[in-house]
Amino acid sequence: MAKLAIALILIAVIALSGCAGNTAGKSTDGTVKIIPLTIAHTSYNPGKINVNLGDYVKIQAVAAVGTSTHAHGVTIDEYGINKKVTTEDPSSPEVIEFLADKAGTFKIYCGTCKEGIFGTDHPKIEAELVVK
Ligand SMILES: [Cu+2]
Repeated sequence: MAKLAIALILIAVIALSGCAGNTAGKSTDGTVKIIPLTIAHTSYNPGKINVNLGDYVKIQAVAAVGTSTHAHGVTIDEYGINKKVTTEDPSSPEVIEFLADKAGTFKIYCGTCKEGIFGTDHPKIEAELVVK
């Protein structure tokens, strides 16, 4: 049992160091922040994304299982982001990357849901990006 615990801890340490070492696409001295995001029919999860000014942000977005036809997306006007997310596969998410070079609280919404099967009847979904 102790051996299993040690093995699990080792795996966790390796996984964590792997993430921390992933600095591809880094364009400033800031940290690369990887944010997994799931877009469900009525909400984003997480509903709030907190990053620091100067971070290089990589949102790894997927549509919730069964919603690939909804044309869910991630739109952040102030950062010029408007990306459709139709993959449901967390191992190959839609990656949305940007340098968080503007401080403030920004609305994340779906600018593409109207293109999906629900059209303009798709529920309005919103999340928040906080850069400070
Ligand atoms: Cu939907």
